Amino acid sequence: MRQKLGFALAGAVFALLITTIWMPRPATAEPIKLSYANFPPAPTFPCVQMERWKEEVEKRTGGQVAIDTYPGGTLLGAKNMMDGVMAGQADIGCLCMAYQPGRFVITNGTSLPLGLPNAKVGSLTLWHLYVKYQPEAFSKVKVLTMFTTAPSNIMSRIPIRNLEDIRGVSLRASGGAAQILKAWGANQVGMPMPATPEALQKGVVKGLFSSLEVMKDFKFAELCKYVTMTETAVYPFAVVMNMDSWKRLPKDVQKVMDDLAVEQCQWTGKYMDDHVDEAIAWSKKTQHVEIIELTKDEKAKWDKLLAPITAKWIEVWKAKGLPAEGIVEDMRAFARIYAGQ
Ligand code: 3IO
Repeated sequence: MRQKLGFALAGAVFALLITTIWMPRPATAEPIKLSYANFPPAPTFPCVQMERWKEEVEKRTGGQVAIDTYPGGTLLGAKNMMDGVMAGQADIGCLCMAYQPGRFVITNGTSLPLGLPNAKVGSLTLWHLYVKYQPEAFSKVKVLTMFTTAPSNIMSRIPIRNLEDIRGVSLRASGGAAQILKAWGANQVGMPMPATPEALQKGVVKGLFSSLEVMKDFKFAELCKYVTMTETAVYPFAVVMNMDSWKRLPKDVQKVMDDLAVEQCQWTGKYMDDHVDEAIAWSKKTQHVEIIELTKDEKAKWDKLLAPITAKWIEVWKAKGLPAEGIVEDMRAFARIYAGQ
């Protein structure tokens, strides 16, 4: 009798053990963990949009996914973002295409002097360009969204009011924006945004050419007391995911991310545009920054120097086999459509 009871007890314990080990876990118990790398500091716009995307995905998947964000280049930096994501060092990464212009030729077309009026139009133009051309450069990753900055302006420690003032002045820019600075006669210095505060501090450069929200977010207004309004050249960005990490995701999670792509693009464009306005007001009010508007005659001279850039780009890339004319036509058409909305 006692032996029988012992066997029964052992059997029950065994059964319990087996069921706890083999029991299928409910999907909500263990969220899928994803790492998301970003290169600039947390308060800047690429990281603000990252946190927004993370929150939306976690919410819309009902907690099936948990995303760990790594701002400030703590996981991957400005120039190894794409390769790092492809190698699986991070599941997701946010990159600025201007830092590798030869790698992202088609999408960097958005940084030509096309007159994209703001970040919202720029972002939608970029996204639809990507969707239409599906560039080879992104074939080994899953593209989650894209967006651009607002048009670039010159932030400098010295006033720049005309072409004589800019000639030979060391100014920082990357990619298409760098070509524009060169055309105006500046001594263009290339480096990613996170390297710029030190270069400005040390006097390696006298200013930079980018979207104006950085006056506040990087506190450039403390050193750069002048802004010359040029309103040209946006910087294009992409958020990419490691292809294996993407393929491992359940279909419903993939759908949440796909459905968010264009919405995130638009959200970021709007955030950028609003934040630029706020940063300009802050720079004027608290940092006594002078906003310089070029005179009409002067502006005409600056624009004239940019006129050959797009034609030259078409010529060079057409010769290398890209449908360069069509790309430019499409960007102009997308910009007209989204500017009208
Ligand atoms: C940028 C990059 C990182 C953080 C904030 C930013 N605002 C505008 C940019 C554009 C850019 O990549 C650059 O290098 O000017």
